[in-house]
Amino acid sequence: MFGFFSNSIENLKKTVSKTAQALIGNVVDTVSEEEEFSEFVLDDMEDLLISADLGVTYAAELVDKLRSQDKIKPSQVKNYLREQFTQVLNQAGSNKLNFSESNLNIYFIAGVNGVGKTTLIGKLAYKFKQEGKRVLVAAADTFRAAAEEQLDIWSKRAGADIIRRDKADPASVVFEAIQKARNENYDVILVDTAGRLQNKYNLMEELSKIKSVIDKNAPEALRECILVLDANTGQNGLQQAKVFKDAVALTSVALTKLDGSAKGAIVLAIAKEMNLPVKLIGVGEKMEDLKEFNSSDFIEALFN
Ligand SMILES: Nc1nc2c(ncn2[C@@H]2O[C@H](COP(=O)(O)OP(=O)(O)O)[C@@H](O)[C@H]2O)c(=O)[nH]1
Ligand SMILES: [Mg+2]
Repeated sequence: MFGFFSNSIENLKKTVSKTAQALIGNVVDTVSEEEEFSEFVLDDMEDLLISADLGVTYAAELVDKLRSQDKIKPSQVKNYLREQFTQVLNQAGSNKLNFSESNLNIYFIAGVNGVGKTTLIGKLAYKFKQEGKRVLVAAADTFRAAAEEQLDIWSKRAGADIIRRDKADPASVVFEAIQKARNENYDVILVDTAGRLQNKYNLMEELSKIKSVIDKNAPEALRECILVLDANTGQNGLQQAKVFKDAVALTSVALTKLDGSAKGAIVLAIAKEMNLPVKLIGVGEKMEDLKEFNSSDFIEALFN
């Protein structure tokens, strides 16, 4: 079903080239000519990993493993990182976006303002429409009129239908979408949500209310709860993930704006710290600029 995605490694290499330089290139340049992993070299390596946005704890763990051994030499540091990163991505679970041919599929899209939720919904709507699915978009970001308007434009562009009720209670919009999807045999509901983190408590209440409307009214549906993170926010994204994970049971992450970002290492940090798989990546502002994330391709693009 993923014929829509063109997973060209060459394109992915371009997309992650800055991340590869920050995360691997700089470490290899600094470390690989050394005779041994002295404290001095290990400190440098740790600093580089942290500045590549891998996170303080994870960077320290990677360096500690080298400190307490003598099999791996500095010249093998690239291989070492490759093994470690592969393992972490594999542990975080499957990268395949769940989809059921025989059921309703509900994708709940959450994340703070500006990360790219509405754009992601437009891209997903388009992808599913291309695959011949019946797609309904639920405008549950009812707080700002402009947000609904933007979603409306994306839906029309993608050829999907939309439920929008200006200023209505977001959970009631989702309830209505589920009824409509049932009655009219839709395959997919995409739920757009608000992201005003200034009012964290209210937002999390609102999201968990929407989530329980979905769980209660469509228990048979395949339900994915996707957190959208902007690749450029680096470690900040990890903090966001923790807040959202506490409020709603996230199943995966979509990482947007990976195009041109040097902070793509957040993929590894999320897998390591949150045990959440990245399933989708945004690589531009256009409707086609969505890719299915694939761990081994990502590793390949980073390391070769
Ligand atoms: N370069 C790039 N820009 C993106 C991507 N996804 C979204 N954007 C841009 O990010 C901005 C915010 O997107 P929007 O969908 O409105 O975010 P929302 O507030 O989370 O709904 C818009 O200008 C989008 O065009 C992406 O993958 N790459
Ligand atoms: Mg939006």
